[in-house]
Amino acid sequence: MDQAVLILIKPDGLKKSLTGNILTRLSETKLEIVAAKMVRVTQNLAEEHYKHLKDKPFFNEIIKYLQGELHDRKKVMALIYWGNEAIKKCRDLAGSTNPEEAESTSIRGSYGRITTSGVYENVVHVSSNDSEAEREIKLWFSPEEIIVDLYATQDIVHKEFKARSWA
Ligand code: IDP
Ligand code: MG
Repeated sequence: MDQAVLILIKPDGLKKSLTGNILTRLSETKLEIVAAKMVRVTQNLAEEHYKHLKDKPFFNEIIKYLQGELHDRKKVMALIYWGNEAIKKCRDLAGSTNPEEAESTSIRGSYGRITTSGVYENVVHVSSNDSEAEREIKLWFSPEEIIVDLYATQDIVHKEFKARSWA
């Protein structure tokens, strides 16, 4: 079954110059990249992304982590991979959430760590099922940033619309 999955290279991955390594590992899946961009993550976006973890004791730390406050790298790379069994293929490559438990050849097993304050710095985010992927993709991307039609869209006419263009 063809699926879409949101991948985030988190700030630790960017700080450790792992972008190339991670993309190379993900290319083993033979999936297609259908969207990619750099994002400066606001507190709102981070909180919305992790809203299902709001009650966890580590919630505040992972919000800071995703915003880059732990790594002095205030950005993440967001990508959408698309193709057969995309979620399972990408999660298998990423490895377990806890980098100490992740298989040592996985991305998280190779490059992740647990900080002294207990945050799992696990380098990548990968959506964990179809409904989570849809929610996350709609949160991180607008339809025109994705080169295929993944979900239903609607046309809205904006009467007064201010947008930035090249000067
Ligand atoms: P996932 O990223 O493997 O889907 P989630 O349960 O969705 O795992 O957790 C989101 C993120 O929160 C993880 O990637 C990790 O950075 C962090 N995290 C999850 N569980 C813990 C924990 O028990 N201690 C510290 N950080 C955690
Ligand atoms: Mg998750």
